[in-house]
Amino acid sequence: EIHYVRDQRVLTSHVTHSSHMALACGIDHVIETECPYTCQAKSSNDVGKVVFSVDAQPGVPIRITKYITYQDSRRSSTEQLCERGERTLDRAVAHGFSGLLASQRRFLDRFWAESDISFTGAAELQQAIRFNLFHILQASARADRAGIPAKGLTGQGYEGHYFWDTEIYVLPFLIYTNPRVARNLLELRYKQLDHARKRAREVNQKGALFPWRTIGGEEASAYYAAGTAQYHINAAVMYALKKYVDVTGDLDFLERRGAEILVETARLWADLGFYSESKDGRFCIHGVTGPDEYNTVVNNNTYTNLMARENLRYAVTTVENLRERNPDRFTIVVDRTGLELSEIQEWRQAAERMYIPFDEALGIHPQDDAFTEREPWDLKNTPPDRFPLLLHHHPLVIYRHKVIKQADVVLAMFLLGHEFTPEQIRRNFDYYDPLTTGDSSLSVSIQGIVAAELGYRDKAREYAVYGGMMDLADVGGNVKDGLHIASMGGTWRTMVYGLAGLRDWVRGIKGRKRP
Ligand code: IFM
Repeated sequence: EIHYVRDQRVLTSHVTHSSHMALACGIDHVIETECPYTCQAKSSNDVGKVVFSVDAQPGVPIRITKYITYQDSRRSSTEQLCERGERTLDRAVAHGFSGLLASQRRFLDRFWAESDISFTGAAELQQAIRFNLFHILQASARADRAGIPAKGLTGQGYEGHYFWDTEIYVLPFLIYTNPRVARNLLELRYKQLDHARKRAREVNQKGALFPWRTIGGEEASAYYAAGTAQYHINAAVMYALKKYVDVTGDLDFLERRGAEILVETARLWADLGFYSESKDGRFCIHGVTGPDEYNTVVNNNTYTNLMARENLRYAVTTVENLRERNPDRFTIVVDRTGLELSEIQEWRQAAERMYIPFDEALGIHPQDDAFTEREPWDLKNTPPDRFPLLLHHHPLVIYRHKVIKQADVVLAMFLLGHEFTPEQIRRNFDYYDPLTTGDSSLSVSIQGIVAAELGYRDKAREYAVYGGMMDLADVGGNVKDGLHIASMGGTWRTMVYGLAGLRDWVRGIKGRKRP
C-alpha cells in the first residue's frame, strides 16, 4: 500500500486481499563510528533497504543498532499504521537498545515471578517446563486482539488459525497467572459474537456457533467432519469464561460480556438437540464431532453432552442472577439477544434431561452411541511408522474403528471431574487409555493428569515427560511447522493439576468432595 524512506528509516505497509488485515513494518538505524561513512536508503513494494558504506579503519569500532516495529490492525488505515510505526521508532531510538533491554528484563522478571514452576531433582524436565512457559508467553503476550494461533507465531502449521486450544489448554494458565490477558482473549470472543450468530444461521441453527478454526471470527474449516461439526467449541468458550469468573470473581465481565455469550451458546444447544423417544425422552445431541477427531459426526458424544449441559446450566444461573441483581443490565442483554423468559426454562429442562451415555455392562461412559460397537484397531501390530494414523489411512477407514486420536471421555473426566465417581474414572481411563494413539499433541497432558489422579505414577510420569518434551525433543517430528502451543498449556496443567493435584471445579456430587 505505502512505502517510503526518511533518513535511515524505511516504512512499508500491506493489506490482505479479502479480510483487509493491515500490517505496517518500520525499520530505523543508528550508526556509531569514528569512521567516515555514507548511507543510502531505498524502498519498493516489498523491500526496504538501508545500506551503510563505511570506510573502515583498523581498530576503530563500528556499531549499528537496528530497530524494527510491526503494527497491525483490522480497522486502521495503512497511513495510520505507518504513523504509529514512526512514533514507536521515535520512542525506541530515544530509549536506545539498553533502555529497551532493561524494560524487557523487567517484563520477563514479572512473568517468571508470576508464572514459574520450579522443582528439584529433574533438571531436564525443569528446563522443558520453562521452555514451554516461555513459549506460551511468546504466543500470548500480544494476542489480546488477535487470538493465540495453534502454533503461536512460530510456524505456518494451521495457517495461523486458532481453535479451542486457547480456551481449554492455554486460558487456564493465563487466568491464574495473567488474568488481564485472559480477559482480553475472552473479550475477543465476545467481539466475534456477531460472526458466530451469522455462522449459526448458515448451519440452520439458532443462537451462535463459534468457529472451529479462525483468524478473524469467520469459520475457516475446510472439512466439516473434523471442523465445523466440533460444536463443543461453544462449550469451550463457556468453560473458559466460567473459570475466569470463578477464579477472579470478575462478575462485571460476566454481566457486561459473558451473559450475552451464554444466552447465544445455550440457545444453540437447545436448538441443536432434541428429546428422543428411543432414549426415554432424554435430550440428545446428534451429528457432532467431539474432541476425538477419529470418530466424527456421531450421536451423543459424551464429552459434548456433558459440556453442553454445563453450558446450559451456567446460562440459566447467570441470566437468573442477572435478572435479580442487576435488572438494568438484564434489560440490555434482553434487548441485544431478544431473550424470552420461556427460553430459560427450556435450557433448564434440556440440562436436566440431558442424555449421558452409560454402558451398565462395561461400567463405562461410551464415547458416543456407536463407539463400543466399532471394529477394534489392531494397535499392537501397527508399525510405528504408520502413526499418526491420519497421515497413512483414509479417514473413512479410521472412522469405522474403535481407535482414538485424543482424550475425549478422559478430557471430560478432567474438566468436569465432579460429574464422575472415582470408580467411573478408573474404569473409563482403563478402557480408553489403551485405545488412544495420542496422534494429537493435545492428548497426552490430559491422560497424564487423570493417570496421576488415579495414582498410576509411572504412567503419569511418562505422559508428563512426553508432553513436556513434545517440542524440545521434537517427538512428533513436526516442529518445523511450528510449536504446539496447546500442548505447552497442557504441560502447565499436567504440572499443576496432575502432579500437584489442584482441582478447581465447584459443586459436589455423590462420591466427590467439593474442592
Ligand atoms: O484443536 C486441535 C484439535 O483438537 C486436534 N488437531 C489439531 C487442532 C489444533 O491444535
